[in-house]
Amino acid sequence: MKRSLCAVLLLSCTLLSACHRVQEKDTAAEGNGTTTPQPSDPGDGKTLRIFMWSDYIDPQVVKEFEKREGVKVVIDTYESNESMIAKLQGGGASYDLANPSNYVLQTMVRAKLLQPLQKEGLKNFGNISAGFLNPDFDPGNTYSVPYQFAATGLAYNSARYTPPSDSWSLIFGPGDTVRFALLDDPREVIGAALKYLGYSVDSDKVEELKKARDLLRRTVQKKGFESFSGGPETRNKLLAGSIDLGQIYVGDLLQGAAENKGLHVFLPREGTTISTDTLVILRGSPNPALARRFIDYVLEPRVSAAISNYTFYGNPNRAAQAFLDPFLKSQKAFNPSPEDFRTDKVEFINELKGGNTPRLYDRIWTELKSR
Ligand code: SPD
Repeated sequence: MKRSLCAVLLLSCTLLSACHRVQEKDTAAEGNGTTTPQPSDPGDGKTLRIFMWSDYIDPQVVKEFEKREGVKVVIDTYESNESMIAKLQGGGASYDLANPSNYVLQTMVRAKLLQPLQKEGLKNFGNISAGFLNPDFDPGNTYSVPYQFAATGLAYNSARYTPPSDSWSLIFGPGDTVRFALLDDPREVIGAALKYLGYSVDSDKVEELKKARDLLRRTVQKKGFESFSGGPETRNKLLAGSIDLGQIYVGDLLQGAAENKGLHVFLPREGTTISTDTLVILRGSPNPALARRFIDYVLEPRVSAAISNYTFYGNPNRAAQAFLDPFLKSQKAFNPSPEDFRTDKVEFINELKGGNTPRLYDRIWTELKSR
């Protein structure tokens, strides 16, 4: 994704001019030529419900917003975009905000799950790094602001195990002596297999996908395969010594590495995935004005930096860069180089295009999960 590549390379580029704040009220979005979304619950204006990736925000930042606004923030978490969308489509839960990755944004738009952001009303929108503005996956930032980003790596706990190489072959190769976990995330797992085989993480070629499927079939049949797990769970398993290696979002591992010097993460030499997570307002949001104020709050430089300093994820906010912890910048896996992007060692996950392709990925994943 060209624009996403620019996003990372152009972190320090110039800002958009400051935007004007518009009058807000607790009704769903109006105007913009779109249908007015209908909340499924009447909002009380006092409770903000967020559906987000686990371990992805500083609790202090949440407390500060609650104090400032005199509201309660409730956060539920998920471990994959697919499970998040399934829950939203299933109804039954009224969230105001969600936290999808770039590559499912348009899926959510087509499923009518989102309402326009009305970015003109966000006084801190101009803080976003230029490279993250107007992305291919959301032209004009109609629905989203960038939240955080990270590549996916392989992690280990050197107190218990030190990998003999920096290759995905530790997991995908013929050996079966290592205990390992894979992320509970279809695009990450299939993407890793595709990278190991020398293909794009967005491959739509049936032959390539068959090879990835066969490789993954063999992989999950190994006695060393322990589980499909979320990032924080994998970190805990590494700490507890129940696995030797874990596929993990770099940020989730670094959160533990700051306190436990044995935890390490690397980007496998054959290449890996990266994606940007966003904040979006859900179409059925009971409190869209409060949701918009939360997004604006998160875009404040110190708030945005506090979130990254806590979560160890990449920060797309130009004005926040000065407040980032130097530890973050010292981590190679946290800072892929321009060369890593140029050579596709780090490749953005994009939305799958092409009639049957998403179904092929679904089929592979369903088979793996029902092994
Ligand atoms: N614990 C936070 C996880 C954030 C994951 N972000 C991107 C995932 C894309 N597959």
